Amino acid sequence: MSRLVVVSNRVADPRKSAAGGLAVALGEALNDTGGLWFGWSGKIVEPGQPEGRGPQLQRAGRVTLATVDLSREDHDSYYLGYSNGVLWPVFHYRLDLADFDAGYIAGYRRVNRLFAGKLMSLLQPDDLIWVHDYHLIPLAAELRAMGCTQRIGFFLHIPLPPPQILAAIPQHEWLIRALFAYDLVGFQSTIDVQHFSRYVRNEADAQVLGEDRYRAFGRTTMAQAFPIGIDVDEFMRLAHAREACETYDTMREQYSRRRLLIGVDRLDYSKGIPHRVRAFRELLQHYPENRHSATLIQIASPTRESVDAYADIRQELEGLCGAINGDFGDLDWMPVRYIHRTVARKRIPGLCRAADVGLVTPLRDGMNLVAKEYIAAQNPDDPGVLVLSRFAGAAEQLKEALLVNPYDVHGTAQAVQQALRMPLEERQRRHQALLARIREHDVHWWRRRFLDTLAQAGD
Ligand code: ADQ
Repeated sequence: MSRLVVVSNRVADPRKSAAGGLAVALGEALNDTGGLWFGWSGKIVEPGQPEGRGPQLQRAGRVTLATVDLSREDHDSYYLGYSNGVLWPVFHYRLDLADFDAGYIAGYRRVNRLFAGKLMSLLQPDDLIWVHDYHLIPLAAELRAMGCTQRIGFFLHIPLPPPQILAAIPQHEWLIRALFAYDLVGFQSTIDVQHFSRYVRNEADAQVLGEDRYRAFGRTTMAQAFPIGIDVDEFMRLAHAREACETYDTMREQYSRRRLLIGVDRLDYSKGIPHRVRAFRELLQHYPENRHSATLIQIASPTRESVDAYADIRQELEGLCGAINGDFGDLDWMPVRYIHRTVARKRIPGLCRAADVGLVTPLRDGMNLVAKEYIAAQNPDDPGVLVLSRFAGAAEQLKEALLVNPYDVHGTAQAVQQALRMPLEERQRRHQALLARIREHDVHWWRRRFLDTLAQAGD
């Protein structure tokens, strides 16, 4: 059996329980065959400091973690500049937030070349290489240029926008050409695959060879949707563990006479949090029976704070929440509890289980795992209702949620009202269907299907 090599911007020790579901799932795949996980160490070498030559190797069970430090300049242009200042906004359809500073691309290419060079020295002839996400699109092209002939697959965790939006990136053709260095390219949803297909047919004159294979730029690649899932069993175990039960009991006690709505996100403009808070305001305004009752707990973990757009959204959100509490709150009722912090992973299932409504309303999202976690955490006898944005990749699978257009604040408020009033029998029916779906397509299914397809790609 081939050895698996996973490459992602950051690596995580799969044995540590703090690691999220994805790290655990990838770690599990690596453990099966013994494998290598390669990426940035998270360390930045400041000018004047001695450069770590790396890669630094560390054993974690059967897995070898191989990491490389980045210089300040490389970090700022590759990570903050091109990855999070260009690719993240454009791939989330936000051309208005993209910073096309011409200097970033050089750093992006430099770091991908640096990673390729360091990784080459660690590869074995029959390795199967799995590269993750937008930070590393050109990695396979760099590896191929250095003589790498192993099978390489790529999975994009974020959406791929329609060709007309993608084409706004000055290097769009170079980026898509780079995808053809992979044997398999995986997307979250069929909409992303359609965008890829349209782009390569219209802009690169690609031939469609059937069975999801495309020929362009003198190479053939395969593109398919592999919707990522969660580890349902692990999440359910977490839901019944002490920390989650404590959180659940505290919430139910504090809000015994109230209806609880929950949002859990990274504080990112793609997650639609201000729109969600406005919809909550609309709920209180138009359906007054919810006053003194409905309470929104919004947890937003800090992220990428040195990128300007993130400071702006933080300010906007604080203003919105403060205004709702000022306008509607009372001595014994605070309508919005906004918490700008990361909550311990073990507590999340308890929070989700205590909430009558789960609000997952991104303006655009590759998949959104919180939607699936909310479903897994519910009590099947008395489940809460998931209100889900139609623009999350998850909406393609989770049709029994209440699907909303997050830009339509009034429509979202109506859906929340419907969720709050939904009869038990309907809640159970919807939840049962959703749970079956996330079980069938869980994270183990996702990685098996990707790796099986990659192992056969090009045969
Ligand atoms: P993210 O944009 O990070 O991931 P998401 O899929 O929702 O988004 O995953 C977030 C994870 O972090 C979840 O497990 C959630 O529980 C946890 N989390 C979020 N906010 C938290 C908080 N405040 N405190 C503690 N934990 C928190 C990217 C893409 C997604 C895609 C995933 C996986 O943007 O579209 O679903 O990768 O492919």
